Amino acid sequence: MSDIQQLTDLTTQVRRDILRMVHGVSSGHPGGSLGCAEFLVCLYNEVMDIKLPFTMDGKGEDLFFLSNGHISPVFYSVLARRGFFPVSELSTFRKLDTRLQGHPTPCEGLEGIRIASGSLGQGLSVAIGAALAKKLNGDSHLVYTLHGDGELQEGQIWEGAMYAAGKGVDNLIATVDYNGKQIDGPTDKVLPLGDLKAKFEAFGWSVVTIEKGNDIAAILEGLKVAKALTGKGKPVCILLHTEMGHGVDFMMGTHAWHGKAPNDEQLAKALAQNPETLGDY
Ligand SMILES: Cc1ncc(C[n+]2csc(CCOP(=O)(O)OP(=O)(O)O)c2C)c(N)n1
Ligand SMILES: [Mg+2]
Repeated sequence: MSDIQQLTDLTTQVRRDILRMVHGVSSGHPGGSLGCAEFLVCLYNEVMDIKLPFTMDGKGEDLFFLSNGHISPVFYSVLARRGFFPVSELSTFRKLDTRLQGHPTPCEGLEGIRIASGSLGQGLSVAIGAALAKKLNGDSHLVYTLHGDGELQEGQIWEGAMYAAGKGVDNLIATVDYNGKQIDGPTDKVLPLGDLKAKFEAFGWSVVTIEKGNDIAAILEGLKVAKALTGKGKPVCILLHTEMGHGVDFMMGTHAWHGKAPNDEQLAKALAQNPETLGDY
């Protein structure tokens, strides 16, 4: 995998997977999933050094922790399309006895899932532990996380942020899905986040801003810059400006699709905007 067109085609297919998965069970979270599709496609197919078959320990490879676990549809699709588990299993999303629970959990033994997430605010702490373990093991690989911006309203995030900087956890790249929206409306209305760049810097982090968080070239460039900042004594934060619902016109510009599935007619409209590229599951 390498050129932008291939990554774009994969992203479009991931968008179809997300839409079809949540439609299939009339539940789940399409908004944030669609907004983070480019980022996770880039991370898993271009940036991270991954070993397959999957091992829970993840020694000698880069690790990723999804902290905003409600965007599981995009995570599952990207993992399946990267070869962690069969693409056909996407059809079991949120069904009884599935390994693809609404919020990811390692109890199900799904390849690629190393933590339970969904209860917001916890992923950074786990990732810090994993990053410290890598240092103790002499493993020079990196640890990546993804968080919602609304998730940053959880106090545990800031305990983790203080700890990571205080202990020089410089093999960690934590990305914030900075879509300006959360379950009940704009973050600015629910609880303003203030100047996030200044806040992370004040906590002792290096901060990289990706203004075009739905643009593959911009994401790859931003991740390159972030990677170059690792190993310099500070943890690295990426502020990724995305659009919730990106790729489906009637889902963009609103928080309404944070956790709502499209009906049959809406699905057809959304899929028409994202033509099949690599084959539906
Ligand atoms: C500890 C905790 N509190 C509340 C929730 C309910 N909840 C799920 S998603 C969400 C909104 C989070 O906003 P953000 O992280 O910005 O995600 P986005 O809506 O952008 O996908 C909330 C409050 C939760 N999952 N965990
Ligand atoms: Mg958000």
